[in-house]
Amino acid sequence: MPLNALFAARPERWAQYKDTLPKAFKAAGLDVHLSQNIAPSQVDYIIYAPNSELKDFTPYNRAKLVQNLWAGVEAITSNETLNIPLARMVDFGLRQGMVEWVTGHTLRHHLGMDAQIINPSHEWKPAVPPLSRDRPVTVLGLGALGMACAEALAQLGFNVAGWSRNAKTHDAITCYSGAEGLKQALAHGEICILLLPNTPDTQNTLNAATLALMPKGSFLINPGRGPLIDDAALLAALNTGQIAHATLDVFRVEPLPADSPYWAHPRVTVTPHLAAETRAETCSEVVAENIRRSEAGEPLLHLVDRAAGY
Ligand code: NDP
Ligand code: OXD
Repeated sequence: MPLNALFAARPERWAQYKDTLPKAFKAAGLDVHLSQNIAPSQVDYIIYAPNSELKDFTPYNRAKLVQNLWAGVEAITSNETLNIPLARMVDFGLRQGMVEWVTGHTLRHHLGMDAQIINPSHEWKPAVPPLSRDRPVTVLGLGALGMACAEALAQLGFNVAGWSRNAKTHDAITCYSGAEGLKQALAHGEICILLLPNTPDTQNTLNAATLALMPKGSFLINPGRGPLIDDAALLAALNTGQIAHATLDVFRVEPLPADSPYWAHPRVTVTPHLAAETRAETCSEVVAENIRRSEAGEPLLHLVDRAAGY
């Protein structure tokens, strides 16, 4: 008897996954029937995106795992109908996409590229940037994505500090944790990257008080989640020059409403939640591996700590 795996993501995603997932199941030695429509009582595994229609897990009484296709799980962690393990997505594609997006936007601000790209009066005013070793950068969140970005930036020579919930040590990155650690991490970076999850503890991590701890004229890059930032405080900090520029990929409301002040602000770059995309060709292996592990009674990968919210 094949296992039944329900594909519970937006219907427009089906075309990307309908052949790729079965290939990965086969490669993992699994016999799986994958479909968008399976009677709930017959479902063994739920391959899930939080923006799908499925919100009530009660009828899925035989399911063994919800495998999220996204890294972020804030839309599902507090779902009280979910009583089986929940795994989030950690894979090569998300990691590589995020490293490329973060290093690109960090280098933009580090090198001061805008002054050459937007130079309508053809000014010849060389402003030589410091070498990366003289540019302190901070990464808030040292998980799968934050650590990969911190390491890539350190590899480029930047002077990198990071902040996480649990204390860490790293040869190339100065690691901070806890409330005092946040102050030190913020005081360090002239470029600050947010790669925290959205949890009750991380909301408004950047507010009027914490933005004031950053060096004057800092750059902020947020590919984490919108609620990490108090928007009014950020706009005020942009207007005083405390923050020189904010590059924002994620927002409290998405798509970003047309009347958001971020669209028109001269020192804000809006990107439409594209920093790192889950790609069927890389995440399918992870989905298959977790189902294989579940069937073999082995520990599952990337389980969410529902109490911590990530
Ligand atoms: P992880 O769960 O691997 O890492 C989260 C990090 O945040 C960990 O280092 C964790 O600390 C830290 N953290 C969590 N809570 C706190 C806290 N209260 N105080 C300090 N540090 C805290 O997540 P990922 O790296 O995989 O992803 C991070 C986020 O990136 C996702 O949750 C999602 O919101 C966002 N994302 C955005 C995308 C985009 O396209 N814009 C794409 C993919 C993800 P510790 O290490 O101690 O546990
Ligand atoms: C994710 C995202 O959480 O795309 O994976 O933001």
